[in-house]
Amino acid sequence: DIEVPESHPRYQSLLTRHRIEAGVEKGITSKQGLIAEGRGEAFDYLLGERTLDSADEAERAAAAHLLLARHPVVSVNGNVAALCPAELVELAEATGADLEVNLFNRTEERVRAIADHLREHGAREVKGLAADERVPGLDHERAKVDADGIHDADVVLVPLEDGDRAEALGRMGKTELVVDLNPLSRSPRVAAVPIVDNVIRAIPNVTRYARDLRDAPREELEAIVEAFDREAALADAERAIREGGG
Ligand code: PTJ
Repeated sequence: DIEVPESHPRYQSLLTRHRIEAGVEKGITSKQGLIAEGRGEAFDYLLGERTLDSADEAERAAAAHLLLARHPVVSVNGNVAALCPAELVELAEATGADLEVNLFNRTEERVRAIADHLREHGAREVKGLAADERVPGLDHERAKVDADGIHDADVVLVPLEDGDRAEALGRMGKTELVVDLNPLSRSPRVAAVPIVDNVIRAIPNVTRYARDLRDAPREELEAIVEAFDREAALADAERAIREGGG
């Protein structure tokens, strides 16, 4: 969907940028989403634009959490909807998770546009439109969730979540799996599983692990969850940034 040769050294980042721009034009992504994308790109550059081994482990642990969950939900905002809609639908299918639109800057118009966009990419049911429950401790618009969606979930995958909401969901006792390229930002620091990787690489990799592990016994999944060390994952990402993509 962009005229840049695949051999271009910055192909992936140009493609990503183009998708975010198209998302803004389609009414899916907020203008702040452009700023978030720029911040993410800088961190991705420092990480060498690749999935660290520690992030790969986090993605496997996230898959195990989603498969073990009573009610897993994948939260969708304006950036991830623009970047990887089909991949989000595949992840939901591979794990039996619900997809719920949940926005930092919520407008009903954008919630509907994102839900339509996900359906265009194969989603059957999209939550987030009912907004009939609230996350305690957040202001009105940002607190809105579905009673039979995030409010009821035990495990929530929140790509690019803001720190306040990540903390509020944590206080509700939910297990949070957070994708964020900045290992110092608050949301990965409060997550059970911080995934310091680009959502574009992270989401398909969690799906791949979920498919691999689909028939694994519960004990094996529990062992994967147990063995994952969140502090080590965060420290490794920070080390890689300081050492320059190493
Ligand atoms: O669509 P909405 O209204 O829900 O808004 C979504 C954004 C992302 C605009 C909103 O949540 C926001 O303003 O987020 P922040 O506070 O800018 O945080 C975004 C975080 O995501 C930053 O730490 C970025 O480094 C990181 N990030 C940006 N792009 C990516 C990313 N992490 C992983 N993959 C990316 N592609």
